[in-house]
Amino acid sequence: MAPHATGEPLPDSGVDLIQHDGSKTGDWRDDFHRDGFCIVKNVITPERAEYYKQKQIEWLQSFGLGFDPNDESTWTMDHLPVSFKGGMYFAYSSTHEKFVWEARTEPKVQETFSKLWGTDEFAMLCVQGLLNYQPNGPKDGGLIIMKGSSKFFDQFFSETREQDDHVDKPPEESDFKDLFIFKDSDVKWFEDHGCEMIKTNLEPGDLALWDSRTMHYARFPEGERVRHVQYICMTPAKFAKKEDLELKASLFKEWQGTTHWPHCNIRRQGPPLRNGVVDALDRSEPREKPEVTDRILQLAAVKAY
Ligand SMILES: O=C(O)CCC(=O)C(=O)O
Ligand SMILES: [Fe+2]
Repeated sequence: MAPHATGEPLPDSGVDLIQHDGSKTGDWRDDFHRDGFCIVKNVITPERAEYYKQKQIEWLQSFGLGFDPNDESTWTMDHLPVSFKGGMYFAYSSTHEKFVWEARTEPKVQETFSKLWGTDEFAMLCVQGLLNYQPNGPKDGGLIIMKGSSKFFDQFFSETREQDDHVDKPPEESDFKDLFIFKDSDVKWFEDHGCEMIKTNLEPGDLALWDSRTMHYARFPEGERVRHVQYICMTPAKFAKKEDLELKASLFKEWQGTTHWPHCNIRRQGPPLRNGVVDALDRSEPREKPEVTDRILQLAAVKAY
Protein backbone atom coordinates (compact mmCIF):
# COMPACT_ATOMS: atom_id res chain seq x y z
CA MET A 1 0.00 0.00 0.00
CA ALA A 2 1.08 3.49 -0.74
CA PRO A 3 1.91 5.91 2.03
CA HIS A 4 -0.56 8.33 3.49
CA ALA A 5 -1.83 10.86 1.02
CA THR A 6 -0.71 14.43 1.26
CA GLY A 7 -3.60 16.74 0.49
CA GLU A 8 -6.80 15.25 -0.85
CA PRO A 9 -6.32 11.66 -2.02
CA LEU A 10 -7.24 11.11 -5.67
CA PRO A 11 -10.11 8.73 -6.28
CA ASP A 12 -9.08 5.08 -6.19
CA SER A 13 -5.37 5.98 -6.19
CA GLY A 14 -4.42 3.33 -3.67
CA VAL A 15 -3.19 5.81 -1.12
CA ASP A 16 -4.39 5.69 2.45
CA LEU A 17 -7.79 7.22 2.62
CA ILE A 18 -7.65 7.80 6.30
CA GLN A 19 -5.31 10.63 6.98
CA HIS A 20 -4.77 11.03 10.62
CA ASP A 21 -2.57 13.65 12.22
CA GLY A 22 -2.39 11.89 15.58
CA SER A 23 -4.78 14.25 17.34
CA LYS A 24 -7.01 12.66 19.95
CA THR A 25 -10.77 12.81 20.12
CA GLY A 26 -11.21 10.98 23.42
CA ASP A 27 -13.59 8.45 21.91
CA TRP A 28 -13.58 5.26 19.82
CA ARG A 29 -11.73 7.10 17.04
CA ASP A 30 -8.57 7.04 19.16
CA ASP A 31 -8.82 3.23 19.39
CA PHE A 32 -9.40 3.01 15.66
CA HIS A 33 -6.36 5.10 14.77
CA ARG A 34 -4.14 3.28 17.28
CA ASP A 35 -5.27 -0.33 16.75
CA GLY A 36 -6.89 -0.28 13.31
CA PHE A 37 -9.99 -1.48 15.07
CA CYS A 38 -12.63 -0.22 17.50
CA ILE A 39 -16.02 -0.98 19.01
CA VAL A 40 -18.65 1.73 19.07
CA LYS A 41 -21.14 0.92 21.82
CA ASN A 42 -24.93 1.23 21.67
CA VAL A 43 -25.26 2.37 18.10
CA ILE A 44 -28.74 0.93 18.10
CA THR A 45 -30.89 -0.19 21.02
CA PRO A 46 -31.21 -3.86 22.04
CA GLU A 47 -34.82 -3.65 20.79
CA ARG A 48 -33.72 -2.56 17.34
CA ALA A 49 -31.10 -5.34 17.34
CA GLU A 50 -33.85 -7.84 18.16
CA TYR A 51 -36.00 -6.44 15.35
CA TYR A 52 -33.18 -6.89 12.81
CA LYS A 53 -32.46 -10.38 14.08
CA GLN A 54 -36.12 -11.35 13.60
CA LYS A 55 -36.13 -9.85 10.10
CA GLN A 56 -33.07 -11.96 9.22
CA ILE A 57 -34.83 -15.10 10.44
CA GLU A 58 -37.99 -14.17 8.53
CA TRP A 59 -35.88 -13.63 5.40
CA LEU A 60 -34.17 -17.02 5.75
CA GLN A 61 -37.55 -18.66 6.24
CA SER A 62 -39.08 -16.88 3.24
CA PHE A 63 -37.31 -19.38 0.96
CA GLY A 64 -39.61 -22.12 2.25
CA LEU A 65 -36.80 -24.62 2.79
CA GLY A 66 -37.83 -25.49 6.32
CA PHE A 67 -35.23 -23.53 8.27
CA ASP A 68 -36.21 -23.29 11.94
CA PRO A 69 -33.96 -21.31 14.32
CA ASN A 70 -35.16 -23.56 17.16
CA ASP A 71 -34.42 -26.84 15.44
CA GLU A 72 -30.72 -27.46 14.92
CA SER A 73 -31.39 -30.31 12.49
CA THR A 74 -32.56 -27.66 9.99
CA TRP A 75 -29.34 -25.64 10.18
CA THR A 76 -28.04 -27.18 6.99
CA MET A 77 -27.40 -26.03 3.42
CA ASP A 78 -30.56 -27.84 2.24
CA HIS A 79 -32.77 -25.71 4.47
CA LEU A 80 -31.14 -22.37 3.77
CA PRO A 81 -30.45 -20.06 0.83
CA VAL A 82 -26.89 -20.22 -0.52
CA SER A 83 -24.33 -18.38 1.60
CA PHE A 84 -20.53 -18.11 1.50
CA LYS A 85 -17.85 -18.53 4.17
CA GLY A 86 -20.30 -20.64 6.16
CA GLY A 87 -23.18 -18.18 6.56
CA MET A 88 -22.61 -14.80 4.93
CA TYR A 89 -25.42 -13.69 2.61
CA PHE A 90 -24.93 -11.53 -0.42
CA ALA A 91 -27.13 -12.87 -3.22
CA TYR A 92 -30.88 -12.86 -3.72
CA SER A 93 -30.97 -9.03 -3.67
CA SER A 94 -30.56 -9.42 0.09
CA THR A 95 -28.31 -6.35 0.23
CA HIS A 96 -31.30 -4.22 -0.74
CA GLU A 97 -33.93 -5.64 1.57
CA LYS A 98 -35.90 -2.97 3.42
CA PHE A 99 -34.51 -4.01 6.81
CA VAL A 100 -30.95 -3.99 5.46
CA TRP A 101 -31.34 -0.39 4.29
CA GLU A 102 -33.03 0.48 7.57
CA ALA A 103 -29.91 -0.70 9.42
CA ARG A 104 -27.58 1.26 7.11
CA THR A 105 -29.61 4.40 7.58
CA GLU A 106 -29.93 4.15 11.37
CA PRO A 107 -29.04 7.68 12.56
CA LYS A 108 -26.12 6.59 14.74
CA VAL A 109 -24.71 4.30 12.07
CA GLN A 110 -24.62 7.27 9.71
CA GLU A 111 -23.24 9.53 12.43
CA THR A 112 -20.47 7.06 13.28
CA PHE A 113 -19.19 6.85 9.71
CA SER A 114 -19.50 10.65 9.39
CA LYS A 115 -17.32 11.11 12.44
CA LEU A 116 -14.81 8.60 11.19
CA TRP A 117 -14.37 10.27 7.84
CA GLY A 118 -15.13 13.82 8.91
CA THR A 119 -17.76 14.28 6.25
CA ASP A 120 -21.25 13.05 5.61
CA GLU A 121 -20.83 12.39 1.91
CA PHE A 122 -20.45 8.64 1.72
CA ALA A 123 -20.67 6.34 -1.16
CA MET A 124 -22.26 3.24 0.13
CA LEU A 125 -20.87 0.19 1.22
CA CYS A 126 -11.91 0.53 3.17
CA VAL A 127 -13.13 0.42 6.57
CA GLN A 128 -15.24 -2.60 7.27
CA GLY A 129 -18.04 -2.57 9.77
CA LEU A 130 -20.33 -4.99 11.47
CA LEU A 131 -23.51 -4.17 13.35
CA ASN A 132 -24.08 -6.82 15.97
CA TYR A 133 -27.52 -8.19 16.88
CA GLN A 134 -26.83 -10.99 19.39
CA PRO A 135 -24.87 -11.15 22.66
CA ASN A 136 -21.40 -12.71 22.19
CA GLY A 137 -19.93 -14.73 25.04
CA PRO A 138 -16.70 -16.71 24.78
CA LYS A 139 -18.49 -19.72 23.22
CA ASP A 140 -20.53 -17.68 20.78
CA GLY A 141 -19.51 -16.87 17.27
CA GLY A 142 -17.76 -13.58 16.79
CA LEU A 143 -15.29 -11.39 15.00
CA ILE A 144 -11.63 -12.27 15.49
CA ILE A 145 -9.17 -9.45 14.88
CA MET A 146 -5.37 -9.46 14.71
CA LYS A 147 -5.01 -6.26 16.66
CA GLY A 148 -2.41 -3.92 15.19
CA SER A 149 -2.00 -5.89 11.96
CA SER A 150 -3.14 -3.06 9.67
CA LYS A 151 0.10 -1.21 10.44
CA PHE A 152 2.15 -4.14 9.08
CA PHE A 153 0.17 -4.49 5.85
CA ASP A 154 2.80 -2.95 3.55
CA GLN A 155 5.64 -4.86 5.17
CA PHE A 156 3.77 -8.16 5.00
CA PHE A 157 2.75 -7.82 1.37
CA SER A 158 6.12 -6.44 0.25
CA GLU A 159 7.24 -10.08 0.22
CA THR A 160 5.75 -12.65 -2.16
CA ARG A 161 2.76 -14.15 -0.46
CA GLU A 162 0.81 -17.23 -1.33
CA GLN A 163 -2.75 -17.71 -0.18
CA ASP A 164 -3.76 -20.74 1.78
CA ASP A 165 -5.99 -23.36 0.20
CA HIS A 166 -9.62 -22.79 1.11
CA VAL A 167 -13.01 -23.33 -0.51
CA ASP A 168 -13.39 -19.56 -0.77
CA LYS A 169 -9.92 -18.99 -2.20
CA PRO A 170 -10.32 -16.72 -5.24
CA PRO A 171 -9.51 -18.39 -8.58
CA GLU A 172 -5.92 -17.69 -9.72
CA GLU A 173 -7.03 -15.64 -12.72
CA SER A 174 -9.21 -13.28 -10.74
CA ASP A 175 -7.81 -10.50 -8.64
CA PHE A 176 -10.39 -9.95 -5.93
CA LYS A 177 -8.24 -7.27 -4.27
CA ASP A 178 -10.39 -7.45 -1.16
CA LEU A 179 -9.75 -11.04 -0.13
CA PHE A 180 -6.57 -12.81 0.95
CA ILE A 181 -6.64 -16.21 2.67
CA PHE A 182 -3.86 -16.39 5.27
CA LYS A 183 -1.86 -19.44 6.37
CA ASP A 184 -1.10 -20.39 9.98
CA SER A 185 2.48 -19.28 9.37
CA ASP A 186 1.14 -15.80 8.49
CA VAL A 187 -0.71 -15.66 11.79
CA LYS A 188 2.60 -16.41 13.49
CA TRP A 189 4.31 -13.68 11.43
CA PHE A 190 1.92 -11.04 12.78
CA GLU A 191 2.23 -12.38 16.33
CA ASP A 192 6.03 -12.26 16.03
CA HIS A 193 5.62 -8.62 15.06
CA GLY A 194 3.76 -7.86 18.29
CA CYS A 195 0.17 -8.18 17.08
CA GLU A 196 -2.39 -9.94 19.19
CA MET A 197 -5.31 -12.08 18.08
CA ILE A 198 -8.43 -11.07 19.98
CA LYS A 199 -12.04 -12.16 19.95
CA THR A 200 -14.46 -9.28 20.17
CA ASN A 201 -17.28 -10.11 22.51
CA LEU A 202 -19.92 -7.64 21.43
CA GLU A 203 -23.34 -6.76 22.80
CA PRO A 204 -26.47 -6.28 20.70
CA GLY A 205 -26.35 -2.80 19.19
CA ASP A 206 -22.55 -2.51 19.06
CA LEU A 207 -20.85 -1.56 15.82
CA ALA A 208 -17.33 -2.94 15.22
CA LEU A 209 -15.15 -1.05 12.74
CA TRP A 210 -11.81 -2.18 11.39
CA ASP A 211 -9.28 -0.91 8.88
CA SER A 212 -9.66 -3.23 5.86
CA ARG A 213 -5.96 -4.08 6.08
CA THR A 214 -6.52 -5.82 9.41
CA MET A 215 -6.22 -9.60 9.42
CA HIS A 216 -9.61 -10.89 10.57
CA TYR A 217 -12.13 -13.69 10.36
CA ALA A 218 -15.43 -14.82 11.82
CA ARG A 219 -15.29 -17.57 14.40
CA PHE A 220 -18.23 -19.96 14.24
CA PRO A 221 -20.43 -20.44 17.32
CA GLU A 222 -19.48 -23.30 19.63
CA GLY A 223 -22.41 -22.80 22.01
CA GLU A 224 -26.18 -22.72 21.51
CA ARG A 225 -26.63 -19.19 20.27
CA VAL A 226 -27.11 -18.33 16.61
CA ARG A 227 -24.99 -15.38 15.47
CA HIS A 228 -26.68 -12.44 13.72
CA VAL A 229 -24.78 -9.46 12.28
CA GLN A 230 -25.04 -7.13 9.33
CA TYR A 231 -21.93 -5.90 7.51
CA ILE A 232 -22.00 -2.14 6.89
CA CYS A 233 -19.22 -0.09 5.26
CA MET A 234 -19.28 3.51 4.13
CA THR A 235 -16.58 5.70 2.60
CA PRO A 236 -16.76 9.26 1.24
CA ALA A 237 -18.22 9.49 -2.27
CA LYS A 238 -15.35 11.71 -3.40
CA PHE A 239 -12.98 8.71 -3.17
CA ALA A 240 -14.81 7.05 -6.06
CA LYS A 241 -14.12 7.43 -9.77
CA LYS A 242 -17.00 8.63 -11.92
CA GLU A 243 -17.30 5.35 -13.81
CA ASP A 244 -17.40 3.38 -10.56
CA LEU A 245 -20.21 5.57 -9.27
CA GLU A 246 -22.10 4.97 -12.50
CA LEU A 247 -21.64 1.22 -12.25
CA LYS A 248 -22.70 1.28 -8.61
CA ALA A 249 -25.85 3.20 -9.50
CA SER A 250 -26.76 0.80 -12.29
CA LEU A 251 -26.26 -2.20 -10.02
CA PHE A 252 -28.54 -0.58 -7.47
CA LYS A 253 -31.24 -0.14 -10.10
CA GLU A 254 -31.04 -3.90 -10.74
CA TRP A 255 -31.11 -4.64 -7.00
CA GLN A 256 -27.58 -6.11 -7.27
CA GLY A 257 -24.93 -5.77 -4.59
CA THR A 258 -21.29 -4.76 -5.07
CA THR A 259 -18.31 -5.74 -2.86
CA HIS A 260 -17.52 -4.62 0.66
CA TRP A 261 -15.52 -1.68 -0.68
CA PRO A 262 -17.99 1.12 -1.18
CA HIS A 263 -16.00 3.39 -3.49
CA CYS A 264 -13.92 1.06 -5.67
CA ASN A 265 -13.64 -2.56 -6.74
CA ILE A 266 -17.26 -2.26 -7.84
CA ARG A 267 -18.13 -5.30 -9.88
CA ARG A 268 -21.07 -7.45 -10.70
CA GLN A 269 -21.17 -10.75 -8.92
CA GLY A 270 -22.87 -13.80 -10.31
CA PRO A 271 -26.03 -15.51 -9.09
CA PRO A 272 -25.98 -17.95 -6.14
CA LEU A 273 -24.90 -21.45 -7.22
CA ARG A 274 -26.22 -24.58 -5.57
CA ASN A 275 -24.12 -27.64 -6.45
CA GLY A 276 -22.74 -25.71 -9.41
CA VAL A 277 -26.07 -24.60 -10.88
CA VAL A 278 -27.92 -21.33 -10.43
CA ASP A 279 -30.24 -21.68 -7.45
CA ALA A 280 -33.84 -22.01 -8.65
CA LEU A 281 -34.82 -19.79 -5.72
CA ASP A 282 -32.66 -16.88 -6.92
CA ARG A 283 -34.40 -13.52 -6.72
CA SER A 284 -34.05 -10.47 -8.91
CA GLU A 285 -35.48 -8.09 -6.35
CA PRO A 286 -35.75 -7.88 -2.61
CA ARG A 287 -38.66 -9.55 -0.88
CA GLU A 288 -39.53 -6.29 0.84
CA LYS A 289 -38.32 -3.28 -1.11
CA PRO A 290 -36.94 -0.35 0.83
CA GLU A 291 -38.69 2.97 0.80
CA VAL A 292 -36.20 4.62 -1.56
CA THR A 293 -35.45 7.99 0.03
CA ASP A 294 -33.12 10.67 -1.33
CA ARG A 295 -30.59 9.58 1.29
CA ILE A 296 -30.65 6.01 -0.01
CA LEU A 297 -30.28 7.26 -3.58
CA GLN A 298 -27.22 9.28 -2.51
CA LEU A 299 -25.70 6.32 -0.70
CA ALA A 300 -26.33 4.14 -3.75
CA ALA A 301 -24.65 6.74 -6.02
CA VAL A 302 -27.84 7.28 -8.01
CA LYS A 303 -28.22 10.86 -6.79
CA ALA A 304 -25.29 13.26 -6.51
CA TYR A 305 -24.52 15.03 -3.22
O1 LIG B 1 -18.30 -11.92 10.53
C1 LIG B 1 -17.27 -11.40 10.90
O2 LIG B 1 -17.00 -11.23 12.10
C2 LIG B 1 -16.29 -10.88 9.88
C3 LIG B 1 -16.22 -11.74 8.67
C4 LIG B 1 -15.37 -11.14 7.59
O3 LIG B 1 -15.31 -9.94 7.41
C5 LIG B 1 -14.57 -12.05 6.76
O4 LIG B 1 -14.64 -13.28 6.95
O5 LIG B 1 -13.83 -11.54 5.87
FE1 LIG C 1 -13.85 -9.38 5.88
